[in-house]
Amino acid sequence: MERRTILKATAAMAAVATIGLGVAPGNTQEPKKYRIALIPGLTTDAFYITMRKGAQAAADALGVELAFQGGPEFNPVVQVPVLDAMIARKPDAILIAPTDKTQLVEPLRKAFDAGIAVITVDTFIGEGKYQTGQGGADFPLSYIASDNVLGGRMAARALAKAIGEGGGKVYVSNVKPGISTTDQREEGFKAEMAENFPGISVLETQFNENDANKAASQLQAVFARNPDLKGVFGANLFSALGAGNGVQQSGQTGTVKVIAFDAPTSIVDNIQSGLVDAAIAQHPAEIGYYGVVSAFAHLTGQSIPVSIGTGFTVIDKDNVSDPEVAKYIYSD
Ligand code: T6T
Repeated sequence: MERRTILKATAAMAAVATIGLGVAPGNTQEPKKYRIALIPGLTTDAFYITMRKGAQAAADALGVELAFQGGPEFNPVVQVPVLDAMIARKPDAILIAPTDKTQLVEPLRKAFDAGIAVITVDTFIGEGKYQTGQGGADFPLSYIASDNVLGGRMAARALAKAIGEGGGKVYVSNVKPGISTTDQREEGFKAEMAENFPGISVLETQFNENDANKAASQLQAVFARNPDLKGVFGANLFSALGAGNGVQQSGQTGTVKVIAFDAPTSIVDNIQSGLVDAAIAQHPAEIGYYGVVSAFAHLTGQSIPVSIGTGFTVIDKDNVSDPEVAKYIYSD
């Protein structure tokens, strides 16, 4: 090939390569490497560990730098200093699972005021309605999560099926009021029971502060007061784990039915042994993935949906060994 032709061909190839990277031809600048932070509810929870993996997959695909920083407890007092430290590092976007729908509003406004794009994942602040121009907590760009009211309704239907036609007493083992996700699951659960299962009476909710040991003791106490207890809905991973342990410690495996929200690896044994009737698995990897993709889309000039709903997979004895179902079990 003649030298001029070779040079032309090389230039054309370089242009194709730069177009592939999203850089205009002739622009020799490196594409900006965006920095996105993911702040989970707590770092040691299999749900958020799985979310991080999805976020990292998207970050790798897009050439984004992802920082994962959180606290050891699901608690706004612990989360706010982590958020403040992250704001000081000035990332381009923060994805956060706010640990309280009210107490994280002002701390997150600081990020917004500093020009950082804010997206909430899993949980929301305020009413979870963003970009409405109304209310003091509509500044996040998007909310990416499961439909938690629906998840609560699904749990109610599963528990009603497990306890059978006779109905009876059940209760919700929950974390604490003020968390958008678990509040909505309880709301959906109670609404479904009231509307469609009048034979089932829902006892007072037991709040365990995300402590599985507390949830186990509470199960035993509720059972001691109500020996005719038929079932329990554990509204998140630790509530379900603890309630299940409480059922086992009371010697009631298979008699007091357990419906679990979330799917840590221990769920497989618990379903196979009959301790847990069904688990409602969220898709946290998708939440993380779409979180990063949405932040990137916004940072590169696209408008993004104000909410993105991810799905559920209901895991029970019949499908727990199916690889298409088992892939939704969380990583630890
Ligand atoms: O259920 C998830 C999450 O959706 C919720 O907001 C808090 O608890 C979990 O992280 C499970 O422990």
